[in-house]
Amino acid sequence: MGKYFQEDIETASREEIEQWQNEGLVSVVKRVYENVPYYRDLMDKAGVTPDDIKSTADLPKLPFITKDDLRDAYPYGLLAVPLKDCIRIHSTSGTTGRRVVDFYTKKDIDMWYDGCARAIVAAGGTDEDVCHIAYGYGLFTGGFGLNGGSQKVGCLTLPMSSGNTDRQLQFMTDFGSTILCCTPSYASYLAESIEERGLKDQVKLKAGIFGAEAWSEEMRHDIESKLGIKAYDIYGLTEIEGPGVAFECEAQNGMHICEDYFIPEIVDPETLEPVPDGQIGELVFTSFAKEAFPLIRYRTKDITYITREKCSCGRTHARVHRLMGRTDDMLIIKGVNVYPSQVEEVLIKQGMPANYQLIVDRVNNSDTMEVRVEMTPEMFSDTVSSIEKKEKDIVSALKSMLGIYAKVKLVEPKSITRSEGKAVRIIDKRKI
Ligand code: DLL
Repeated sequence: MGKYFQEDIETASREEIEQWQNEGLVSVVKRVYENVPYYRDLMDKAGVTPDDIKSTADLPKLPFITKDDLRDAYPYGLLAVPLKDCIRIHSTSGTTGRRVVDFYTKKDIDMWYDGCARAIVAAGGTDEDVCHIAYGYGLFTGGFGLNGGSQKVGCLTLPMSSGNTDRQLQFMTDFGSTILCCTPSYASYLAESIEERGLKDQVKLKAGIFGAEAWSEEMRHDIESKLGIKAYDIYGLTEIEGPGVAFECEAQNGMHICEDYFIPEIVDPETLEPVPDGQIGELVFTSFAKEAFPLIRYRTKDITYITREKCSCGRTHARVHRLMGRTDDMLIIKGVNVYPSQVEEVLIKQGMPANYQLIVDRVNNSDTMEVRVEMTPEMFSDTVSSIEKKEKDIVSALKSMLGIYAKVKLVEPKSITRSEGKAVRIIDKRKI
């Protein structure tokens, strides 16, 4: 297998990509207007008809769609094909209210798996590889998505699902896993467990495909050096299809969006006006190639920016920069915007493990933030004064990164609950 999974598509000219997107947009708008009453209402209210949409330049005329719409329309309100044409559903892990459900036709599944296969090949995967999938299987899209991609590439696929670390390590060593797919926080936990059990020599991993939660460049370096691999970012969301919406290549410098399926936009989250490439804002997608559940201008709440600059890997599809956080993850502490990934960056630079939690509260009408971070076993046996010094160092590093005071508490190794899926980083008591 070469450098690309679908070379013609992945290295298409900008004109070709624009043509796919223009035609795709015109056709999807017509399709949903005719088949999905919920969409027709939204468009009627916005005073726009399919005839007004001739190319992606007309996107700003179209209304946005949000998670609230998806919840309102639950379960079938946004379905664009007869239910009998669907072969699968997946759903978000949403903790409150109605879940969000995505439907897939046979073609939708095939296209999704192609995206994941592109991601695996971009991470150096071939049919010689053993792809170890420790994302959850089930309604969550992670396990099934990477599984489908891995089989398309022809890797030996280990459908491990998440959890049961002993079994993960046994299969990883017995079957010589070469590519690990899981959340970055679980990868970090597996790295820790491999070190503790002295299994490093028996592990053959060369690459990891990590996503589903925000992680920092520092965490990447940490995982890469602990596991001796190259760690690649992968992005996606259930509403749009799952993992593989965008993925990193050998350049490890932003994730290529599958632009033959999705039109990306970045908008200012306040004014909702589109912003130019390179400018930070909220990522919005139009999934024009989806049959069952196409979304038009879906607001992801994810914060990042886009670049269309040439990439050294030869892929021509636009890239999203590593995600900076979500509009709903952003904490406002004493009026200052704080993302957990900024705290993570500071902690790792200070030599701390990436096991941390932010406890936010309001005391006497003033916001407080405490950063709880685990010590390494070596630190734990240090003197009290050296632990106190470390806490002070982290406080001042956080102050210079964020501009606010945060209390820092170093806690015992393994005292913060490990997550096998997405890590829980924030406990905001102001909301409880
Ligand atoms: O997390 C799909 C996925 C599975 C992506 C496996 C990558 C790997 P949801 O559960 O619907 O879907 O959550 C989607 O997770 O809007 C982001 O906020 C966040 N997210 C996903 N990938 C990344 C990433 C899956 N690479 C939500 N970096 C998205 C940062 C990510 N955040």
